[in-house]
Amino acid sequence: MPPLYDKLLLRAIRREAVPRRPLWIMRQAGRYLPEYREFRQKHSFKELAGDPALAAEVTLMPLKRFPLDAAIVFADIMSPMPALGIEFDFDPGPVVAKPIRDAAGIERLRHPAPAEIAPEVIEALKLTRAALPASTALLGFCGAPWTLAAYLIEGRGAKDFPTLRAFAAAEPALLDALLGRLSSLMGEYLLQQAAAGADAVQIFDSWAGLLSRASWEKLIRPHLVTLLEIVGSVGVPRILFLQNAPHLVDAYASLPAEVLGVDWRVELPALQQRYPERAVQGNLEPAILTAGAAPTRAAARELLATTAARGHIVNLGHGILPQTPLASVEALVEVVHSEEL
Ligand code: 1CP
Repeated sequence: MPPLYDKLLLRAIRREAVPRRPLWIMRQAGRYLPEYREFRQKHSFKELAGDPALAAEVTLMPLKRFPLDAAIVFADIMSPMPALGIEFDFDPGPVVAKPIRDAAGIERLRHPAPAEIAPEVIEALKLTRAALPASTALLGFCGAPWTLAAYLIEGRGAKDFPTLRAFAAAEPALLDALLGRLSSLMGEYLLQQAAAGADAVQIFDSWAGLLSRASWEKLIRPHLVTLLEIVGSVGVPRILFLQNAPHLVDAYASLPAEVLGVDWRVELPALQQRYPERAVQGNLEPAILTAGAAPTRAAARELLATTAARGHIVNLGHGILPQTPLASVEALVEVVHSEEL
């Protein structure tokens, strides 16, 4: 039996009645925060994410300013890649030193022991949990196998990832081998995050939409199912986020995850109607927040008015943009907090 007054976020995930909807913001510990930008003058992103004490401090930064319902550990989807022997840097997104383009690239990958998978993130989760109020949820996360493979094969973020898509067409068996390695690694990683105190985990499939539905079914679905089932085996709630993939929303809704997170292109009310038993997360358009407090307030009110409260976690449809005024975040918090359910 779950506790009677459990964290708001977990109650929403279970689709229980809540006094108001929970709210957190993707990329909430990021460059829109002046205190984060100040930290970044002294330390590189890699230094911050690589040091558990600094990472825990950055994780808590947005919570000091705003009464958000979850903290998400400060790390990157690439954080577990050194365990495979992958070298990369950030500029500002991940840039892989030697992209994987052939069988040798996959054979070179190391087989790490569980304790070697981003131990700094596991430690940061423990430090954060110890500092968080009991009512605030702590989220762990990882990249979905395909989204990680996108960086490993393309080498860096690129418009439409042409090298990745060509590789998927020319070398489906190698892609399958790589996705297999990534799904078991991420499964192990998320189990460790749960053991370190993550109340729920989010799997980011930011580049899910690059393939047709038919290719997705064949190449990607089996690996996502493997990852989700590993996590499901210990009962930690799974938030599955897909970005810029309207043609795959129904495919993702058929996967075993407690929550489906979508970007602003997707209509949440219609999604709720088609999948009444599924909790949903999202999905304010991040650019609206850059337009200021008044448009943010209007969009947030509209979101609450059109989306059923039961099983709804309020969030943006993608990461908050660096140029977002703090007043917009304040307006969003105020609208969500003033709802009485
Ligand atoms: O310059 C800086 O300070 C670094 C900017 C930055 C930050 C704040 C990067 C580089 N990563 C992060 C942290 C991060 N990344 C978090 C921390 C927790 C939080 O949300 O507050 C999370 C969850 C991520 C996840 C992530 N990284 C995703 C999935 C979500 C998404 O945005 O779609 C992806 C695709 C990445 C890759 C990445 N890392 C960094 C950037 C700028 C990017 C994306 C852009 C690119 O590919 O070029």
